[in-house]
Amino acid sequence: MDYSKQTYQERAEQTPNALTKRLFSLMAEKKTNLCLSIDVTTVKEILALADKLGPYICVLKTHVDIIEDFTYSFTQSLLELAIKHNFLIFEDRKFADIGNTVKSQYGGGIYRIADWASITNCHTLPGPGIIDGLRSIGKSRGNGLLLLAEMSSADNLFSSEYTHKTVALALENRDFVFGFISQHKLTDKADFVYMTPGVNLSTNSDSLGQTYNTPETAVGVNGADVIIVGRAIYNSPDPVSCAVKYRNAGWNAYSLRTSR
Ligand code: 5IU
Repeated sequence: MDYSKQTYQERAEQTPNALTKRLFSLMAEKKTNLCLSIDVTTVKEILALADKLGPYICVLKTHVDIIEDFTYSFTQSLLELAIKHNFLIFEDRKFADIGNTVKSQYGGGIYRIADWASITNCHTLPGPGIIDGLRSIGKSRGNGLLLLAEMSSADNLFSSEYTHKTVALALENRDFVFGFISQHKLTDKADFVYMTPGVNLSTNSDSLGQTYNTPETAVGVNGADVIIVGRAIYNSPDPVSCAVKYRNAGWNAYSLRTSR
């Protein structure tokens, strides 16, 4: 079965995973496969953008450790907006330590990520213990994990062998791992969610190694389910119309892909 030809609604109906079901359902309902990467550094800016752009996105991706004036109550305000606009929160934490350490990083500290981000991600470099550690905190809360299988940055060290072994880890941990951060769809074997960063309509790169594809390439050619867009939207003079533009581009690419 080639899942990339199925609609989000069909995939929502078929998956046994509650988080995947919720994500695909809200994508189908809101007609958006856009994840906003909200890499701005004050609570005020984040909440204002999340409220304005919430109607056009399926996922809001945070980097909580770049916020200058973080307080835990910020996360509760963000959760209220997630309910108001029906999007999921993804903390792009990229955990990379041993299981015992990531447990504390995910569940504790000042951020308590597991309490407000239903999605987070990790590197697989440390081996399966990192997934076990994160699962022990996140699964009972209904959270899910994305594995980093490929990156968008130029000359990164992800080999195809590393990517394949990451897919194997995902297949062995399907109760908690529901997808990948990747540049391509990686398997037809299971109904994973593929989220792709490095998406931009007007440039191919930045000055620090980021590389970009268009939504058409990411979704239509490479099989992404969700496009992750940051600076192109939040640095635009008109973030709302820019988000609508990316939402439409991502949705058109998906509609073409599923109608072929
Ligand atoms: N991000 C990437 N590439 C990756 C991974 C994560 O760009 O391979 I994994 C993050 C970094 C940033 C966002 O938070 O996605 C992309 O932001 P821009 O659209 O502003 O480049």
